[in-house]
Amino acid sequence: MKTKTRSLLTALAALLAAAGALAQPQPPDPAREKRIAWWREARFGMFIHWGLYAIPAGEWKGQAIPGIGEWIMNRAKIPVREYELLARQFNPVKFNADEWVKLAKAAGQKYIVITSKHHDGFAMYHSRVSRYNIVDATPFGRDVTKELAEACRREGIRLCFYYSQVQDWHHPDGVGNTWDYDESKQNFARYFNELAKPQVREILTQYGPLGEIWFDTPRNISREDSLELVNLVHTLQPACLVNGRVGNDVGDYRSMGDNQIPVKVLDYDWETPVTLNDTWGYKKDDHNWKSTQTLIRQLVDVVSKNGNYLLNVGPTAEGVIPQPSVDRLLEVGRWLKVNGEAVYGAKPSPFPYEFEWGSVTSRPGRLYLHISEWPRGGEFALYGVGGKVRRAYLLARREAALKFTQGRRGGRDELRLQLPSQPPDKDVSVVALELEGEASFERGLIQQPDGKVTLSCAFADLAGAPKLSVDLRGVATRWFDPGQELRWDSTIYEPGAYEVALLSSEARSSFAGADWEGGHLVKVTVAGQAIEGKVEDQGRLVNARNPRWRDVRSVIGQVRIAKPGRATLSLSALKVQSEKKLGFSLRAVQLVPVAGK
Ligand code: FHN
Repeated sequence: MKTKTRSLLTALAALLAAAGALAQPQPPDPAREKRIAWWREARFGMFIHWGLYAIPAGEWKGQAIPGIGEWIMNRAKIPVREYELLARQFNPVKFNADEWVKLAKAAGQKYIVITSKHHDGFAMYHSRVSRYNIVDATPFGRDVTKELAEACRREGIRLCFYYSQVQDWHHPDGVGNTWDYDESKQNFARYFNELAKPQVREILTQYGPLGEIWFDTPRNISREDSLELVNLVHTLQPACLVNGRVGNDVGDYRSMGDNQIPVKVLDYDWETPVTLNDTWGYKKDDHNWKSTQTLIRQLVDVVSKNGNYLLNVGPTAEGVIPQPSVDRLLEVGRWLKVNGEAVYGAKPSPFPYEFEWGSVTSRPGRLYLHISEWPRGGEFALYGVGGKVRRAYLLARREAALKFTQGRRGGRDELRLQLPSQPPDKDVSVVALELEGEASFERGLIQQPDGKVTLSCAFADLAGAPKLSVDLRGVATRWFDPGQELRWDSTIYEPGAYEVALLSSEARSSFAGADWEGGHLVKVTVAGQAIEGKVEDQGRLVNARNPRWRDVRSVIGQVRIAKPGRATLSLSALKVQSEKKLGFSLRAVQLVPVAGK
């Protein structure tokens, strides 16, 4: 085909695709596949939120300001002229780029994403477009970004930049500052053309090859503007990724909400940013550090669902990464030295659902069981592996083969492993299973060896619930309407009496904290029996994967399963309370065997 004809056809195809006229799914874009290969291998990155907000560190004029630290300008409505003065104090004399990059490396993180400009509008690099930057406006006068870029190159870590493309509380035409500027007089295009795009161009041309540009809070950015940013990045650095928060679904991968880990395996590339405590930018009063076990559990769980884990540190105004962050990162790094094979470049779990004991990752011919709840006596069972296991061992003791049995019992494929009575790792121990040939896996919802049947809303049939949507954490959100019905099919192996427990989720905002609403009346039908009950707070449980949103457990009654096999469970709300405007936020239904019945 003549080159001219081919390019005409390509242009036509692009036009049709843009208009949504081409059939889905699209074949993978080879340029994107190439760009994203390193990132799929990396799985774990360091996020750094660092800026002028580290000086007030959560306190303004003697008052503790609630919420995340880097939002202090907004939360305390600090006038631009006052906030700007912080630059004159910014002198992070303890900053050492090599130390930060070496920390990321020791933690096992393969890329660093640092705030080149956050919503406060202050550039943490030497910008020629605006003098409101770390070199021109502070006594420190050093381009920390350049120093980090050099340190990253020395250590083989990919450097990436965060850039707030829409919110800019400093610029008169940026979005978000309603206390200094009259929104009705703002001209976003002027900000976008005169500051945002030129600065994105600067960060892409001044610091060598970058791993990605991490945009944030797209708000109502137009598709045209999102595409312009993507094209700018890909034109200047074709190998540089763009995250999903560029807006309008035109990034190279999807970004989850802050601290949100999806409940099931997703068949696309995604990443979740996570805080080590409750803030991104440094806040002196925030001591709510996640435990090392939570961090490792989250990391492996993210990988088990096909994602990347971007873990944040918020350095102080002196340029120091807080010690509790350092300690935890080093512990995660020590864990990865032993277990990295089950994380870097690992593929997701073949089972679409979650396990209470931990998570599963895989490689061709291999499964990794990341066990965080060690079974009593070391007896561990897994249902649903339909293929022969050749060898089983702990990654911490590779030479010692574990004893196991495999067989088909009671209608299920059953693997029983004999583990040592004590776990080799106090946080998460990994069992590797080498599989012979092509294995098949039971992907439907099944009763687990502990007897529980967990039915997450993420796997519910929503045909009878047209007014509900289920978010990626698996929560049926904004359930205000009675008459919506969810249904699940599952396989139950053991007849007997079961308690029907509902797990509903707390709602949470960075500023208002956690809240929950109960009192709803629900009806559950299973195996021909119908029970009704009230959703009441009978205890709050920490969900290790998403500790920011606790579950509220409510037992609404008991049912008896007479015979093993497929069972359909349906749940409908007869009455929904909504005084607090939260409604019913169901996450899962559980059938829990009643002892001795
Ligand atoms: O508003 C920002 C917030 O300050 C922080 O940068 C996080 C990190 O993902 N992103 C935005 C909120 O989602």
